Amino acid sequence: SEPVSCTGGRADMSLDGLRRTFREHVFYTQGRFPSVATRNDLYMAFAYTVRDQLLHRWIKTVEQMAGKDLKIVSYLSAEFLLGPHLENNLINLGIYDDVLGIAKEEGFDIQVIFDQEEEPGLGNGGLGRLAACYLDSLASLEVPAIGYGIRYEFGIFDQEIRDGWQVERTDQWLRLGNPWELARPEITCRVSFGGRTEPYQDDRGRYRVRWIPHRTVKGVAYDTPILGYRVNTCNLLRLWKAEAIESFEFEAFNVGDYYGAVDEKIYSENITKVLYPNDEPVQGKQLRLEQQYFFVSCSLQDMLRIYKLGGGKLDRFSRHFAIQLNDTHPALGVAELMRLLVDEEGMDWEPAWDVTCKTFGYTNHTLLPEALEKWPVELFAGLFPRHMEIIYEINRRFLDEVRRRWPGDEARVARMSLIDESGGRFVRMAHLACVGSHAINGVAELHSRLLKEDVLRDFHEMTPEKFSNKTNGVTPRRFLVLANPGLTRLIEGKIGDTWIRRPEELRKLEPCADDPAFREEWRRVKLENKKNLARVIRERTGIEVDPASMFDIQVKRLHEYKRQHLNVLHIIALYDRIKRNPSYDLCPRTFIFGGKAAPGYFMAKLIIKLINSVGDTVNRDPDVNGRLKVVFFPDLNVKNAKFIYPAADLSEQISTAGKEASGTGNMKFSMNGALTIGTLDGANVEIREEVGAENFFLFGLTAEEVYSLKRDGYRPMEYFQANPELQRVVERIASGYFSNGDRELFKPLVDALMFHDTFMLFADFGSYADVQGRVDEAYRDREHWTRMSILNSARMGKFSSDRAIREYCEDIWKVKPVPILLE
Ligand code: C3B
Repeated sequence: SEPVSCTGGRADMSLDGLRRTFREHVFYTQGRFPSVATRNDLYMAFAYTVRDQLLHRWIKTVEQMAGKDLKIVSYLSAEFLLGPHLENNLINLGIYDDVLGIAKEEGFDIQVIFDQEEEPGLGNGGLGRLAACYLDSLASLEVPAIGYGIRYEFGIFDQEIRDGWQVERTDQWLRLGNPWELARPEITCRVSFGGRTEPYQDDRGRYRVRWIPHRTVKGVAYDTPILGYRVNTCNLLRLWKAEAIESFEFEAFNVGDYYGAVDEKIYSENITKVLYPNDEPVQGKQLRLEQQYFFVSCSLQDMLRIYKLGGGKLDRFSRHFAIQLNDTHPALGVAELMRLLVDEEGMDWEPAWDVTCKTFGYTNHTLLPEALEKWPVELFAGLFPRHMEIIYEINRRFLDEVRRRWPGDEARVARMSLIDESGGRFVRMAHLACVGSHAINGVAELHSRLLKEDVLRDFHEMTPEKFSNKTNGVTPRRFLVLANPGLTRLIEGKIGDTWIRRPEELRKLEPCADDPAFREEWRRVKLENKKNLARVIRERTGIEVDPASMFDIQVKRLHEYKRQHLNVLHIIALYDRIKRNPSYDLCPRTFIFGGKAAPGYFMAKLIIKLINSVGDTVNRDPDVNGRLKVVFFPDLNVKNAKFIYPAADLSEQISTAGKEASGTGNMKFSMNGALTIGTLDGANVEIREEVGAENFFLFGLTAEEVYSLKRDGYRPMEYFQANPELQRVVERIASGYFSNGDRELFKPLVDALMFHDTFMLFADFGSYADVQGRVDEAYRDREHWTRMSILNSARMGKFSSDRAIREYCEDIWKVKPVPILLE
């Protein structure tokens, strides 16, 4: 067919072209005169101007891929935490400065326009943000890829802090429209639930099963273009929205059951209404399971449809699609692909199973036992009677194999079964994912090792060749270039800009650490970033912080295993030292926290309250005299995070060793020149290896020490009794010192520490406080600190998501780049 012509017109990326397109969108898309255009009109017009450029590249991408014998990566994820599109797309297109110029000419402040964008908060935290970084890298590496997920009408809640407590407000990201997506009302799928199955014989006399579902909904595709950095590859994020199928309204209308029809509509649309705001552990609700199946089924049907367009034979499907399961949330895909191939396409079991295993890869993101998804068999079979049968059959064949390998080892059979029968009956989604995938990976070296030794030990023994590590990475485009333009310019002045695609080249900065003038510049940039954050903190909390103080920051979801409260214990210790000795010599510090707590996670919410209460007391105490400030930054999201990472001097990565699978915030901080205080957990281990032990503040038990201490019976009270400072700290909380004398308020927290301390804060407190003392000393030597800071940025290349994606492409997906030409 003839190449699509879409040059000229809106594809024109010259300054004049962009200006003309922008004006057209103000008139013809927003329907406004410039003189009455609102802030949102201007934002929308800019967004459409940029989107036109994306669509131009998207069409070229599709056009040049069509008919090629290529392989597409399909990233299945219940969460994509994308963050604002506009600025990122300007950077990837390379027209940031042009657009700044146009805004100036037209007489408005581009920052105000950027601020107008509501970010799509379609994820909780690390896992969803990782998926977004991976989409950026896939496109930047010119790899054909589709992200598949859910178009939640309400994303992660907005967080407000009232009287020190977290208050959740519903997210309304679609309220003013979403210029980045294209609704595809013609791309739909049917997804069914419930009912029963029945056997029948097909026309060749073969035994078949058909599923007679109880109800069916419709999935509608919404597409968002994902452009790579300075390339023409524009991939696709396809999110599914649930709607009622039309026939319902008709049938009900005919029998006069109008309300029934409306009910059905509401019921159907419910499926993609809201993101579950729990990260680990996920919530075991029926609707959540429906969401998972809904998007997985739509996505697989869509892949088969696309595949058939190319005329491929089904037994070769895995040569053209590599599907990655982002945690177990989409693990039902294993059973669904089997159902589609066997029941719908008429394939025999063995070839279908072969295709399935070759197609899927599974990434595990957590070792927390309570976060491993298990669904009650009754609930599961009620919703998916056919999938239940398929899972039993997969399990039967799988356990036969286990028995062949380990005859008589029924304990092993019970441990490995897809069905947990150790008390109630549950479908184990991680086991389904392992059995149905050819590749299984963890997200940091330590995590992958612990997976093999512990959580998935039996699976590793059986099929070691399936296992590998793929250490997480983050995109330097959003988290350095976009978030930290000052540092980007400084680095570009020294080593050019090729590091943005090849961050290993940041190593060229190492010699600059010895250059006093460069260090001076480095500090100047950091100070500017801190002033910027100080301004935002003032606007949002009313708290004044001093940019000359050390910015010590912990931002991430609130979780006991992440130990924000260990940080608080240390703050109280410093405060206690000042109270006992008002002339105590402390390097002035500003402690900044941020992060959301799952709405039903009582302890996490109490920790937020504690942070704010300690802040209220400390910030106001004249004895402190500005040496300590404590701030809780409300509503941490991708948009706000951009003020935070570039402004940090110290990054807190203090989870109990063995609990944080990888962490990715640790990478964002260090790239921006923060030093890390951290445990040997997750990717911290590798960050320390890269930046050098002398440029990293290490403390705490190792994962092995944590396990043996647990095994031998951990008694927090012993640590408590041995440490007078810890006693004073806990006593201040327990006595109501931070709660107007209310001894009840924080009692649950205090008791949990004193009697259980599941995450071993007391065991690590001494070492943490000591190392914080070393941080204090180190910060006084500003030249040395700056040197360490520069070396951190210079040596973080490994943690680019481009590196991670290259590894996935080579080891798991076996896919190659497909460069796209514009003309
Ligand atoms: C997170 C883990 O907690 C992090 O350690 C990890 O860096 C990221 O995933 C990305 O791999 N995680 C999450 O955010 N939600 C889950 N349900 C499980 C893990």
